[in-house]
Amino acid sequence: MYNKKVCILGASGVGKSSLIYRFLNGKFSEAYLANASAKIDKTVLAVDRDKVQLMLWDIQSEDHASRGFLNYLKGASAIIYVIDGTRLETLHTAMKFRQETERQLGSAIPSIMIFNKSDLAKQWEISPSMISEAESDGIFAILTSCREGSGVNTAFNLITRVMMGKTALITALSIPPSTRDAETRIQSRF
Ligand SMILES: Nc1nc2c(ncn2[C@@H]2O[C@H](COP(=O)(O)OP(=O)(O)O)[C@@H](O)[C@H]2O)c(=O)[nH]1
Ligand SMILES: [Mg+2]
Repeated sequence: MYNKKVCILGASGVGKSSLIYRFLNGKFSEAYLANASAKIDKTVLAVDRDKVQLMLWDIQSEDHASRGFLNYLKGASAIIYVIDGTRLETLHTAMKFRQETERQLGSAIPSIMIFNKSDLAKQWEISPSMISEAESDGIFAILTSCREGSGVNTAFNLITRVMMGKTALITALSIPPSTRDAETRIQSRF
């Protein structure tokens, strides 16, 4: 059994806790899921013939420069940056987290960006071209909706496969971000 620590970073209210809840329970939680500065959930995934225990660190820090945040990163195998598509400033927050994280852990650490709340498409402040631009320097984007469930399993499965060396993000990058919430289309590329 492999053990992998995955840190989930992003501005407050983007849906970090909801993503984990949806992934683990297959449900949307309407309520704001209050959590302490770091909450850890565990789950076991099968990747081909291997089993991987994921430790999902739901990190509630707004401050990319805080010492607490840096401590939580220790030993991470992958990072998920979460952005709320309806709030542009949450993309900027994610970028700051990414800069600081890569300064600490190096840029080779497997990472994806989750653009959440795709069910609120009409309210989005983030355009497909902004997503492509954010992605162009080697980080992969997936659109999700915790409310509807789309993209969530894809995102966690993808980052797990990348950590296990089963999928290179470069392969997945050939799929335009706008179609990545269609689970089957992504799976068929693996
Ligand atoms: N419409 C919609 N609301 C969402 C989605 N994901 C989370 N939310 C809501 O956004 C708010 C913040 O979510 P939460 O998971 O607590 O954010 P966190 O602070 O990043 O952990 C809550 O009211 C959630 O119900 C989504 O995909 N669609
Ligand atoms: Mg939370």
